[in-house]
Amino acid sequence: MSSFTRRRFLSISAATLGASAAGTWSTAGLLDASTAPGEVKQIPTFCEMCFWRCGGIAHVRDGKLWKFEGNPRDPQSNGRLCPRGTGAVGAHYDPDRLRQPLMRVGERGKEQWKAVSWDEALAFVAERMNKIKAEHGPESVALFNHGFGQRFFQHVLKTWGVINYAGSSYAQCRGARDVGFLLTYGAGVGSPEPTDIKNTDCLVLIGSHLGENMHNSQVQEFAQAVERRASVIVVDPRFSVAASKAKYWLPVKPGTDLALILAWCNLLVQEGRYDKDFVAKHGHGFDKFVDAIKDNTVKWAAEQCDVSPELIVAAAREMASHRPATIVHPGRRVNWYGDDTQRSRGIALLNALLGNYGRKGGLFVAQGISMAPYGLNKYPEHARHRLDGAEADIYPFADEGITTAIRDATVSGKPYPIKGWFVYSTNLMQALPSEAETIKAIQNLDLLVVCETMPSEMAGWADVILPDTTFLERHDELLTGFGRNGWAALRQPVVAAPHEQKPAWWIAKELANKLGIGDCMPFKDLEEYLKVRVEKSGHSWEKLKTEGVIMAPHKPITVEEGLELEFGTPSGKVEFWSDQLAAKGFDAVPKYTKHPEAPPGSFRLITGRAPGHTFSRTQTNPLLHDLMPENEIWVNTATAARLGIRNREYVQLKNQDGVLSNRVRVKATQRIREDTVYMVYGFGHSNKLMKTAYLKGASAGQLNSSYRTDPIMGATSIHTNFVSLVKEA
Ligand SMILES: Nc1nc2c(c(=O)[nH]1)N[C@H]1C(S)=C(S)[C@@H](COP(=O)(O)OP(=O)(O)OC[C@H]3O[C@@H](n4cnc5c(=O)[nH]c(N)nc54)[C@H](O)[C@@H]3O)O[C@H]1N2
Ligand SMILES: Nc1nc2c(c(=O)[nH]1)N[C@H]1C(S)=C(S)[C@@H](COP(=O)(O)OP(=O)(O)OC[C@H]3O[C@@H](n4cnc5c(=O)[nH]c(N)nc54)[C@H](O)[C@@H]3O)O[C@H]1N2
Ligand code: SF4
Ligand SMILES: [Mo]
Repeated sequence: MSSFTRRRFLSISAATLGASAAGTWSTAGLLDASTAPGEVKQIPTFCEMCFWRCGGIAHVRDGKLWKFEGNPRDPQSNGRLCPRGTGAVGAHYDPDRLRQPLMRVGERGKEQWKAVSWDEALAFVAERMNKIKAEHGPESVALFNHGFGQRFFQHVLKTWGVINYAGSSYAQCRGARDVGFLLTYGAGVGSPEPTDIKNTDCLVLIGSHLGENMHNSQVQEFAQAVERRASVIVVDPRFSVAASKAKYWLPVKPGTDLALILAWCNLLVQEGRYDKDFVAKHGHGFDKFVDAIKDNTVKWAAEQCDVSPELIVAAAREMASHRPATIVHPGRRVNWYGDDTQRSRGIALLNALLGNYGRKGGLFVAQGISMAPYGLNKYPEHARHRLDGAEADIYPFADEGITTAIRDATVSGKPYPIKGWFVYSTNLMQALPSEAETIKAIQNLDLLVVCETMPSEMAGWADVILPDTTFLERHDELLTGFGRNGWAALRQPVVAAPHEQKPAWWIAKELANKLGIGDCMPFKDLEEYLKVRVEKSGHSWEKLKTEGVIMAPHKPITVEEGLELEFGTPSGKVEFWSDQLAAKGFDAVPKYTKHPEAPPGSFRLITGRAPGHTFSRTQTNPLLHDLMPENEIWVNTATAARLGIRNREYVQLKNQDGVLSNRVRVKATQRIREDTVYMVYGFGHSNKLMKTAYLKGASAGQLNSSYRTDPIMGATSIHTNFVSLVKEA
């Protein structure tokens, strides 16, 4: 890529740390065991600072990590990392890291600990687990897991009898989107999103704040699209970084997006601007769909959304004029209002009208890579049903675990008691709605194990804390990715763990031994496991260790390349009308329902991302902390003036349930609607052991005390809280 596009990427990212050397990296001299003192070893591995999983190259000199940059062979990074990836070096050196296993000595949540050996910690966990099994059955232990290191915990615990496991990446993130698309096209969206932004002529972003959401290769493609002068349409109550690149910005009233989407669909149909061939060939229930949305006029949507009808019409005609090379981005974190599956289905249907499925510049059909399994054991049959999904007859379309369903059962003891939580790499105190509910659930537990790298708020509640290595210090399962090409990537240690931390796979294996099921991890170490998988697949292990990535041969991903379209829905077609939803008593075509307005004197609280941080996991990282030590509350300039609040003044936020936040600085700006305030999620840490981040900024998670749950698949809302601004005394 030219240095010009690279500069555009950086200017879009609006951040400084991305400025690592890149572009001209050569593959010579990688991972040479015989490096002389002072010489630099370059070791590939993939990043876990977020879940885009970019391939990077670690630079190590005399056993010390000093640089992490992109791996040019890797499709997620294309040789460049985002600011957080570059800052991964700081995760290794973070002075606040957990250093050894800890056991609680005082009351739960009081954060008094004693350091213990690995043997003592794991023996205690196994003994408590077996006691729960004897008293309640193995289903009464649940696993919360997020991130790549989870793989072998899930394997060991499932072998032992665990059936309830869930990650916040589903019900608190992309779940509703994937179910909305699954119901419509017969396939979810997946990660990375198969959006052909590289070739698109028109990109519609509904919320998706690319450039602040720093999913790396996607932002690179966005920068290229902007450079090519592709049309960008942004729907966001806030003038986001992406909005600053847009031809049309629609500053909708939060929570009204579905009205806009339905009106857009209706207009495309009424004006005959939709793809009639695509609909005729692949559509199911189109006439009923047209009838269901006929009253969703532009005038009506303009009133709901508080944007001008002219803008709505102009944006619709713009997207239609570029079809099929138009993308209405499916979004990533879509858990906004508790009815998000239907909004996502609306987005899926709008894309269908544009006929962009499997088309160049639209939504391509991602291809994978086939890598041989190691051949691990099967899991035992279970006596009870799961707590969520069709089996439990709640959230019938949930196709992954629901975190809050586990939490609800832990509180109520129904349909059966949950007595043990194993929490791997997720800070439930911030990520789940209603901290109070989480604490209530924790009070009912006989065992709470947290496997972490940092003394997070969640770790603060643990009985036992197991310190994991960072991703830079361990092997993990092989990554097999879907994209324009399938690919596989290796995670391998580039530096030693600085203290007594142990890699996730090792902890899982030792726990399996203590539980008497050591046979389920039938390899000496993970290197042996990985080597078997790679060599069984016909690839060279030595080559993968030095290159980091295996690319699958290219297969057609678009109709232009010869792809035949197939849809895995019951009708085998794109379901404009969903018989599946109707059969379960839900709307077969999405219907708009109005959300409550902010009470007088309050504002709707919405959240998002900052380019230099990931959730609540990077605030103490010395490199990233410097980029942004605390978050701010965005308040419209006129609102601030009316309230007599100055720019950069500290306030507290008080929500409708009386939850009072830590102090947070006001950013008075015209870049947000007057009825809305905005803040980056993940700040306001309340665990004192996170010294550099302790009480810096406010926690959006803590203010998310009131939430709604999507009845279709269990996603919980985040944008259903209202706050007032409390001036400091
Ligand atoms: N209010 C609000 N809530 C949200 C969101 C929001 O925008 N606002 N976003 C939602 C979304 S989209 C998501 S995906 C979720 C994210 O939710 P989480 O995945 O829970 O995110 P984090 O807060 O980063 O918590 C991850 C924890 O894992 C630890 N960790 C990091 N790396 C490792 C590792 O290698 N090993 C181990 N063992 N631990 C590690 C970190 O120290 C951190 O405490 O949150 C959701 N919740
Ligand atoms: N730097 C960085 N990048 C990340 C992450 C990170 O932690 N840090 N996390 C990654 C993860 S796991 C995820 S899920 C993604 C999330 O990133 P995205 O999926 O892109 O975005 P969201 O968090 O859903 O939405 C945030 C945007 O939606 C706008 N918004 C809020 N309410 C509404 C509304 O009612 N209507 C509309 N139209 N817009 C609204 C906000 O103003 C904001 O601009 O980011 C990923 N990328
Ligand atoms: S997008 Fe950034 S933080 Fe996420 S994996 Fe890639 S380099 Fe790492
Ligand atoms: Mo997410």
